[in-house]
Formats: sequence, C-alpha cells, structure tokens
Amino acid sequence: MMKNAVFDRVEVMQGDITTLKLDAIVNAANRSLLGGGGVDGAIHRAAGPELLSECRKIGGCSTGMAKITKGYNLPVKYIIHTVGPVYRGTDEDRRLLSHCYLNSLKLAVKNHTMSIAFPAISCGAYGYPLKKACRIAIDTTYDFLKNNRTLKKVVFILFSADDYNVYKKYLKIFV
Ligand code: AR6
Repeated sequence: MMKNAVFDRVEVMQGDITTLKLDAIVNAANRSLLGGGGVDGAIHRAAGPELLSECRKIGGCSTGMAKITKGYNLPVKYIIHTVGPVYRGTDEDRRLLSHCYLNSLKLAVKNHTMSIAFPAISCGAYGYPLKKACRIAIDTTYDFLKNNRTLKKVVFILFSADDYNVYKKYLKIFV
C-alpha cells in the first residue's frame, strides 16, 4: 500500500495559506482567538468578519490546544485555530508546539477532514527558531499519520523560500 505511505501524504509548498483549496487550514492564533497580525491577520482578512463573530463565541483557546470554525470566504470548509507557545528555549516550548500539531490533526480527523495545511506555527511573532519548529512539526505529523488512514494530505506551507528549503531538506530524511 505505497499510496498510503506517510511520505506520500505530506507535501511542502511555498506561498500564502489563504489561497489553498483544501478541507481545512490551520491558523497560528493567540489565546483570545480575536485576530492579530501575521498569518492570523491574513486569514481573518480573507475569511471576512463572520469569522471574528464565530471566534468571539468560542471564548479563547489555551496554548497548545485547537478550536475549529467554518471557513467563510476562504475556499476551505474549516479553519482550525491553534495557539503556539512564545519561544523561551525550554522543553515546555517543544511540548506545547507538538501539541498544537497533534491537537489540530485530531480535530481535523474528528471533523472528517481529508486534507489540511499548516503554517509555521510560532515561527513569526512568537519567535520559535524555524529549524527546531520544523522538526517538531514534521515528527509530530509523521507519528500521527502512521496510525491514521483517513487524512490523505497534509501540507506545510511556508511564506519564504528559505523556510521552504529548511522543510524540504528535513522531509528528505524520511523518503
Ligand atoms: N501564509 C503562510 N504563512 C504565513 C502567512 C501566510 N499568509 N503570513 C505569515 N506567515 P505569525 P506566530 C508565516 O507571526 O509566530 C499573530 O499576531 C510567517 O512568515 O503569523 O505563531 C497572532 O494573533 C511565519 O513563518 O504567527 C498571535 O498573536 C509563520 O507564518 C501571534 O501573531 C507564523 O508567524 C502568533 O505568532
């Protein structure tokens, strides 16, 4: 069953997450879930004001956890909002960042999502070094996909060419 092999279901892209037509995209939000800058700002702008209304009703999200909303004006069914840790350089950062990926993937599966894209959670305003974050993102996703058959496509989308190359290089280890 090579088709369902983990590395066949993982993809890296360079670009803007708001342009992706998938079942779900993940937002790197903050605990208020009321919007912000970076990818969060881009997602709220593209989804439209109804997203903020739904987020208000959720009442926030703890670091490492994930919440789901509709996609509104975005070409996706769902937006999964997760809150990454502010980087401090502790083991706790690792654990929380891994939980962001794991809880987002679990929530996606629970909602019958077959394709999902992640930005580099915590790697902008929250200061997580991209190389370290990339390993956590990919290791956590691979572990999850080994025991899951329903998710057919997981995309990591990076804004910059440098970040894209870091992911590409790390993914090669698994092929
Ligand atoms: N598509 C893909 N990636 C993007 C996009 C986009 N449209 N825009 C930015 N990135 P950040 P964080 C990349 O700061 O570090 C917000 O204000 C960006 O280059 O968006 O988790 C929230 O409200 C970087 O690599 O998220 C929180 O307060 C990555 O996305 C706080 O920032 C994440 O950068 C969260 O900080």
